[in-house]
Amino acid sequence: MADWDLLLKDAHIATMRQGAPDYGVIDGGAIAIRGGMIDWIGSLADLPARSATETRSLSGRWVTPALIDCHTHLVFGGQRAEEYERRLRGVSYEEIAAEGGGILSTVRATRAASEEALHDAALARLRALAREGVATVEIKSGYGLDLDTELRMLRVARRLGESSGLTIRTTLLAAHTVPPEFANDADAYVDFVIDKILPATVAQDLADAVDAYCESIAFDARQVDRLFAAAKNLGLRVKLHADQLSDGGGAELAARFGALSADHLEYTSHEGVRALADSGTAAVLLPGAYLTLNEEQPPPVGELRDSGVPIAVATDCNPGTSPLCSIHFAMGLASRLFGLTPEECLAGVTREAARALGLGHHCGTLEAGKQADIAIWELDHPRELTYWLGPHPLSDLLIAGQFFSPNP
Ligand code: DI6
Ligand code: FE
Repeated sequence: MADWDLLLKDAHIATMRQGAPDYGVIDGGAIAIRGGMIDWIGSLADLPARSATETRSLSGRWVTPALIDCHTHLVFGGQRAEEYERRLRGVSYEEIAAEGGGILSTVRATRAASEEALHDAALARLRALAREGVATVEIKSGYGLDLDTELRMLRVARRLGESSGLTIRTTLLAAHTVPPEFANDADAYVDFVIDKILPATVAQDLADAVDAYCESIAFDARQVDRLFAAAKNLGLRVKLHADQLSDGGGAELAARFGALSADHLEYTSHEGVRALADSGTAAVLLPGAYLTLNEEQPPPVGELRDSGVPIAVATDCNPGTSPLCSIHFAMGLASRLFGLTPEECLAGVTREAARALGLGHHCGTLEAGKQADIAIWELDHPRELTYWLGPHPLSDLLIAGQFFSPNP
């Protein structure tokens, strides 16, 4: 039996290793894969003399870690193009939410959708991401807001891991907004989430983390605090939609619970940034929502960077505030709207996105011992991944060492 299953050689490799300068580049590199994992990576000149079942020359192509979309809501029913048109005519997102539209209109469509319909629509979105080199996607619930539909969304998300071939991480976002059954009683709904939805989710092992929408139109910091305490008691990590439309102390709250990530952060204060830095919580920037909502205050990127907060970038794919299903476009927006460098954008959808999902040990960089999730590109340099807004020059995608076809 050969030592390696697959040897990729003659590649420019952007390893994106932590602390390595200039994308962690290895020119004239090789990657040896065994059992779906990277067994050896380095310069071809240093390649140990071992046998491989299959050897492929990449003819000087660029190789990066496969991309990771660490914040999506891509299981949902319907769409909200009509609401988007109303917003173009000047009606605000908060006004639409107050009328029972917004998130609640997607809740109605999602409750009415069959498990099959939810699965098939989400699978098409996942395949679009895979065609751009994405191997790992986080998917949240949050458009059910009742026991049955929240669990159905999470079951669909888990099933998508098998049907799509991508790695899926699931997040319970039952605290997305207050459902009509609990109108005007957010506290009672939070009790329901804590007493019913959370334990059922854990009993069926349907979620890898718990999220909440901490915002004036959803839940306040005190309510999220109660939910997170319950999640922690059940052994689940947390992440938070924080300070998107106003400073609700979300970053500080996320940090206090050692959250994997705090997401959005447009209105996060100096204290909030410091708290994230101290807790090692990743910042997930979501420029698709910023663009769609016509926001004017960008997240404090300079402060996050200077404080050493890990910065990830994601699509936030959702039918209301970020109808975006392209990680490349999210990278392009993060540089244009938020001032991230192309290298920060690539780190944001690889190494830092892995960290935001608690998968930093497993994927997100090209290093021996990590899963062989590898994207191969037709590029002159990886900075082009942020420069082009499309189309996307993916040549091949490997997931766990296997060549992956997004269009089976
Ligand atoms: N993520 C969310 O969950 C909310 N905003 C955001 O960026 C709202 C999603 C929605 O309107 O459906
Ligand atoms: Fe979101």
